[in-house]
Amino acid sequence: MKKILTLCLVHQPSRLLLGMKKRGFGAGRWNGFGGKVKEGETIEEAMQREVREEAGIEVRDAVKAGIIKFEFQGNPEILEVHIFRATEFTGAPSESDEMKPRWYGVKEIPYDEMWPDDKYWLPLFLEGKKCKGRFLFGEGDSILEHSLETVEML
Ligand code: 6U4
Repeated sequence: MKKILTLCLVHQPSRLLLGMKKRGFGAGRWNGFGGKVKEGETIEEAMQREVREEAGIEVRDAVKAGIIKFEFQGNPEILEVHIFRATEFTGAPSESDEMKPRWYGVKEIPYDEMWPDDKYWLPLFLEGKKCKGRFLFGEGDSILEHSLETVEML
C-alpha cells in the first residue's frame, strides 16, 4: 500500500521557510508544507494546494528536488514523499489551522525539532542537490535502515 505525499520547501539564498505543524501527523515538528495527493489531482497540483492552504502563499517556480520513501516497522504502508524546492512566491506567509510559518537562516535549521530523517537529506537539498532515498522507522523515532543518493534527474 503506497500513499503519495508532497512536501514543498521555499528556499531563498540564505533562508528557508518552515512551518510548525500544529496538528495531525508530525505535529510539534518544523517541516515544509504538504500533504496527501487527492484523487484527480496531479502531484504538482496537490503541492500547490497544500502550500496555499497551509502557508497562504502561491509558489511560482517549484521543481522536484527529491523522492523519499518512508516505511514504519510492522506497518505495510509506504509513504512516498515528493519534495519540491521553490524560490519565488506571491502572498505573505501566514499562519493557518495546520501550520505556523517562520523563516530560518540556512545555518540555524532546527533539526532537533524536525523529522529525524531531515538531518540526512535536508543538507543535500540546501546544497541544491536532488536526492532519492528510503528510511525505515522503528519505535520512538529510531531510524533502523536508510539509503540516500543524489541524482541528476527525478
Ligand atoms: P490531513 O490532516 O489528512 O489533511 P494532509 O495535510 O493531507 O493531512 P499530512 O499532514 O499527513 O497530510 O502530510 C504529512 C506531511 O508531512 C507531508 O508534507 C509529508 C511530510 N512528512 C511525512 N513524513 C515525513 C518525514 N519522515 N520527514 C519529513 N516530512 C515528512 O521531512
